[in-house]
Amino acid sequence: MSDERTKAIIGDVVEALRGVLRKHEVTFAEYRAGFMHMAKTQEAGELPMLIDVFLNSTVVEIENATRTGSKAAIQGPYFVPDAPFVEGQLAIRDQDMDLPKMLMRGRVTDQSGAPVAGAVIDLWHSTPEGTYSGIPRHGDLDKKYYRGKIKTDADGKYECISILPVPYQIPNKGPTGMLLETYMGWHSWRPAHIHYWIHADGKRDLISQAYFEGGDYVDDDCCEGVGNEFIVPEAYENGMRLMEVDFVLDEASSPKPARVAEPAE
Ligand code: MBD
Ligand code: FE
Repeated sequence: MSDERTKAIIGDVVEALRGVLRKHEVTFAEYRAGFMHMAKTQEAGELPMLIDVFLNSTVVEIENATRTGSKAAIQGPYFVPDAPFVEGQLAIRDQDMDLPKMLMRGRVTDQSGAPVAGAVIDLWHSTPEGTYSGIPRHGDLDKKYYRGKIKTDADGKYECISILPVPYQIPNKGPTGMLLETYMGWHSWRPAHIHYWIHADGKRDLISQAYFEGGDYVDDDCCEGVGNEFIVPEAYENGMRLMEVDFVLDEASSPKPARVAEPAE
């Protein structure tokens, strides 16, 4: 049994790629070099990352057209589903204890402004060397570090301390870096960022990111992932960089992108 949506999308992907081959009069050697590069990227475990660099922001753009609360941001390749619940602070490696800290806090509400209590927020960010915990090729750092789940209180508020993230270079020693830097002359940096994934009963899930106003690469993200929301102005509290981010959740029943919401006739 064929699936109509898959059939339609893959059919169009193939047509679009054929258009590129014709436009550039791609040779057999180039065509082979292209797919061998994809194979190498997969072998290096970088295929999800490479695809996210180029295309995740477009999927987010489609989704955001139907959101009236906070806009979503790209998820990126390094979410780990079963991160531990934490209380007020993400686990910090011993070697990082003296680094500058940040205080992430804010409030989760619905569109009427009512607090969303008991929302689960997954938080994750990279180490200062630009690796993520719990990712096999990132040096086997235990997934308890720099990621965790927290819950909003009765007033919808959340609070969590961690070290201050720094600008992040996506792994650039492998085939993805080769493609971006050597072949395309781009750079492979993202601004310092925090990832959020918020789940709450009856609400539409929200995947988001926050950035640091004035930080390097905020205006020049290699993943084109920085929207206007959640570029947080510089402020400090108790010596920690304050990342105050309030989220407004859409209802789970809110309209989804039309083609997903309405089954094809
Ligand atoms: C990341 O950490 C990230 O957030 C994205 C979007 C892509 C690659 C690495
Ligand atoms: Fe990231």
